[in-house]
Amino acid sequence: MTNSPLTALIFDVDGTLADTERDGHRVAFNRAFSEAGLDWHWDVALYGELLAVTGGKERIHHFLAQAHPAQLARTDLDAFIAGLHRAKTVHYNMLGAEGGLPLRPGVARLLQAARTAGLRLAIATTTTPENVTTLLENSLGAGSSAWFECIGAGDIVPAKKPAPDIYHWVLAQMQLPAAQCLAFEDSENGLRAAHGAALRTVVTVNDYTASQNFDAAAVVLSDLGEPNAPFSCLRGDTGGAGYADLETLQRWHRGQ
Ligand code: XBP
Ligand code: MG
Repeated sequence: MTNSPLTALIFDVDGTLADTERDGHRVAFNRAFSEAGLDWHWDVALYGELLAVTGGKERIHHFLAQAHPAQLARTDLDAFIAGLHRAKTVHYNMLGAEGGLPLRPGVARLLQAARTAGLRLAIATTTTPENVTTLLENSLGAGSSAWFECIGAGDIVPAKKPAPDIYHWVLAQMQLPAAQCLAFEDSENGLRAAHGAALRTVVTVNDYTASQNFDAAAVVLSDLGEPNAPFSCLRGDTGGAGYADLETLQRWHRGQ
């Protein structure tokens, strides 16, 4: 339980704002591989396993260690991975610009409500900064990345989620204690990062994360819900609410 006021909302991006992994990042990785003349293909199931490692470059490295260990001996390994990842980022941003990455239910509504109420907004993500801007500007409109006073993304901290570093970095930028914030995540790695920074966390699951461990979450939901399309609550107390509004967020933040 906390008596601190709720001052800011801090959002993860991939899987939380939008279902970007299966039909966004995965597709972009495969296009980059094929463009580089590689016959690697990350199908939906394999990609689910690879998601254990956050960060695109880190994920490629992990895949090589598992499936093509001889590649790890390349003298240009870091540059090779960085090149593939740059190409992947181009493809991902093309998908985003084509409108292929819609926001999850309740996200736009909640962001608008938070803005109207004067709550401060931030992003804490593992993905590349440019991916965040593309997603926001194409889904919420031009200029919407400025709604977020702080965007913590990509390599800005060396240790990616589940390390809490990106949340520590965002809190330091905002000069806010964790007790005045609520985090939004979709994965166990993300929850471990937020919880490790002492943030109370709302989890909205997706197909890749539904069976993960969310014991440390304030509440676990199918999604943020809409007035005409209520969420399912998988763990925790919603006080009868069918969608995440500011009153419900206050309750989760207080720990009631
Ligand atoms: C997101 C990720 C990212 C994306 C790929 O994790 O793991 O790696 O899949 O992004 P989270 P990049 O939602 O926990 O932040 O390829 O740009 O790294
Ligand atoms: Mg995520």
